[in-house]
Amino acid sequence: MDGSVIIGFIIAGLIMSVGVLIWSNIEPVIACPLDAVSDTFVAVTASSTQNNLIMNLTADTTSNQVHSAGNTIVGERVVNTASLLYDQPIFGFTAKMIRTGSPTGNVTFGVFDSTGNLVHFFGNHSIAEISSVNIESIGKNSTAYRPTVGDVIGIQFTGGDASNRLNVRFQSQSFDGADSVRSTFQSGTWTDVANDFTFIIYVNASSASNAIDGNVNTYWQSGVPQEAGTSIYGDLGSTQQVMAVRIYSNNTSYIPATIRIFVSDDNSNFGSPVKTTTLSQSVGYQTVTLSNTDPPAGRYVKIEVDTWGTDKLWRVGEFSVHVVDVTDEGYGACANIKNTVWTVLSIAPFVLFFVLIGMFVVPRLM
Ligand SMILES: [Ca+2]
Repeated sequence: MDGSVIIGFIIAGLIMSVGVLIWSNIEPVIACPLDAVSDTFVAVTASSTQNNLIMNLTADTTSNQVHSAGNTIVGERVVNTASLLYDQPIFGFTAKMIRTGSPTGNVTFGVFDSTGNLVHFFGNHSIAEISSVNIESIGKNSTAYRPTVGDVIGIQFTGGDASNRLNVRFQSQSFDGADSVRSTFQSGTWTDVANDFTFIIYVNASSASNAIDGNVNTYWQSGVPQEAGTSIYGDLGSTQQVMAVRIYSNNTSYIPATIRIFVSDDNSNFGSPVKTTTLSQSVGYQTVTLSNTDPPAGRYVKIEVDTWGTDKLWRVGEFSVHVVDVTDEGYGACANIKNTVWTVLSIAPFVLFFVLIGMFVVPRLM
């Protein structure tokens, strides 16, 4: 065998070795989009369970008189379904009040209808308990009440007179037109007088599990007006690659402007957000993609308020994720391309080997 044949075999052997090395170590560089499956959480936890729905104004320099000869009820009237108070599970409120003179009788905290009838009782106090200086007084009931349009959350005092009366503090800013309106009841008629009483309304947050029950009409509700950090997070039960987050909103008034999304392997250290995104202010599902090719991995997925556009609570009807489909290793059409490239790469050394045999060996044998 002459030298060129031997050199030919050596070259062919080297090419084959390199080919085998490529075959065993290198993936063809093609970014295949991964295939996803929907997954939901085995449990969800929210940042708030019971909180205070604080009226949106803060100054309280003046007060409404309440006594038998004037207004007998004062309160916040639910103007329409866009009201901050509409359909909220309210179980009580705190009011700031002072007493003038020496009135006698009881002060009732409750919800009143359009004709001034008490429709839900929160609690009452003897007016003698209310001192002559500003105090905060609380009426609470373990049963929540969901006000409808026309209801008034307020205070009734039917005793006293113009000189011996109750004064309920309200706020000097003008009514913002967006929520409830200060209203007074006298001689069988409610009169809206704009701006707000200095009330702190107590609202129950609804159960977080409502966000994973498969029913878009049931929802988790935050219990506090949207603020940075108000959150809900789910437990996938095991670490998964999270490609997208899916949220259902069932009311346009209860959607943050932007949210932050976190993926973590434990339920306390979520680190930096993997995505901050703007939400569509519309009813329905919206899916926020994290990555189709390199999704973050973790067991817990948290969404929290980043910025908000209204003073409303946050409602999440359904909360789920898309994770990498580990049963589908091929990743669809892209994988066919990937496999073709792979096949070409892996058989190339053998083709070259036989070409070299043809070039160097066959001519010697003929
Ligand atoms: Ca639900």
